Amino acid sequence: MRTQVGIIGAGPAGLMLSHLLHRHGIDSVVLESRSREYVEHRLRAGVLEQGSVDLLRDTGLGARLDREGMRHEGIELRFDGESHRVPMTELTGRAITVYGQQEVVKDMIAARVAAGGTILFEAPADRLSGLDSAPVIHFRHQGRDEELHCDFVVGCDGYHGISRPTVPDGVLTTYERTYPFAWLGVLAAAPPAVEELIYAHHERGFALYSMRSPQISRLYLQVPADEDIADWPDERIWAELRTRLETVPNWTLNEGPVLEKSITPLRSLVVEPMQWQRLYLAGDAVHIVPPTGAKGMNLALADVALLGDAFAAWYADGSTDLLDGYSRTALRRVWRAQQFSWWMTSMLHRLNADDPYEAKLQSATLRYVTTSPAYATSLAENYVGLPEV
Ligand code: RFL
Ligand code: PHB
Repeated sequence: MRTQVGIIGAGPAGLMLSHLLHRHGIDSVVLESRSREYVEHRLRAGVLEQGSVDLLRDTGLGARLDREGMRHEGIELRFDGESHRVPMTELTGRAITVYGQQEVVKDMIAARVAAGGTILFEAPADRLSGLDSAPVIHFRHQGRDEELHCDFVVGCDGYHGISRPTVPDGVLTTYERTYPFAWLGVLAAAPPAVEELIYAHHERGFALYSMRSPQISRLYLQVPADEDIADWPDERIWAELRTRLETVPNWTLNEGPVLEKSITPLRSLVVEPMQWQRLYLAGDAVHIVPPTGAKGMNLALADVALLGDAFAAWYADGSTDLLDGYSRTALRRVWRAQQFSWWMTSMLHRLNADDPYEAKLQSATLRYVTTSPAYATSLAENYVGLPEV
């Protein structure tokens, strides 16, 4: 098999890149280890920055997003028994849209299939070769060993993929931070009790109230990093959510059947540079943010928007400037999101129960960010996404 750009991974990064390349008349093949059914139902992110929404719309992927996505112009910060709204749109002129990552993925797959694009599902890549001149992706498909020959390989295969580990030792530098806590996420058949997201700081830990539709709530609880989901029957989850969220007068949680629950560890990670020879890396394959800033999917889309333009320039007239500058340019946004996500995480979670000084600092920060327009604008402009970084 031969194509111009071989893409590993059918998450938001790989699918969007394939879609963008097609619009530039560049041929690509996407290899995905899982089934179509699996990737279309994998529950993940929910918040799209304004720039991501613009990108989806401008490239013809906005129809269902415009119908079903929920535009939010503010978020609520809840702490010390008070609630404070950060009016993001008033402060920045921009907004976020709540639309599940699996819906974005469904829309992208539908568009690629309609355009005759090739996505091979249940086709795990297991090895790369020839990256210095004539790349080959070795993969398994329908019980056979196959080869995909291409001009470039783009690794969009997430943190556990094979692309990044292919790069020889000593080439890449890893910057990393782990946190002693995880998020227990719940999807519930309960109408959201609020119209905007609530980020709650509580002495028992962080809680987040989000949603997927007017009928479905998405809720998260900070839990210890090594927590076992088996220890969290639904009633315990609701009790803990009530404790952490029902802290302001006249506010109650809407409860309903739990459709899904899981625990995700939090980590911050950047691997530099995002390219080696003819291998380019994008999305979670090279950077992870804790979900508190809602940046992961948005960064994945921003990376491949750069790569789409860079490959377009290369195939148009052989110019390498954009390809050569890809890692440097992408890392500016990556590090902005790293700092913001770390800051949101540190401000909102229960960090160290034995350190009352830290808890006092968190309260002071929360109070400052909800009373100073300058500080609130800093939160808001990062949350809705900075056009330039
Ligand atoms: P993905 O989505 O992980 O896709 C990688 C794909 O590669 C496939 N793969 C392989 N395919 C072929 N051969 C191999 N050897 C392969 N190895 C792996 C995988 O099966 C998969 O399909 O990475 P991508 O495209 O970089 O997208 C990144 C985002 O998925 C991720 O950053 C976000 O989900 C993070 N995130 C959030 N991001 C936001 O922007 N806003 C949010 O509100 C938000 N909330 C979240 C989140 C992530 C969460 N979890 C579960 C980690 C909330 C949570 C709970
Ligand atoms: C979500 O709806 O899944 C979500 C929202 C905001 C976040 C993280 C996840 O910061």
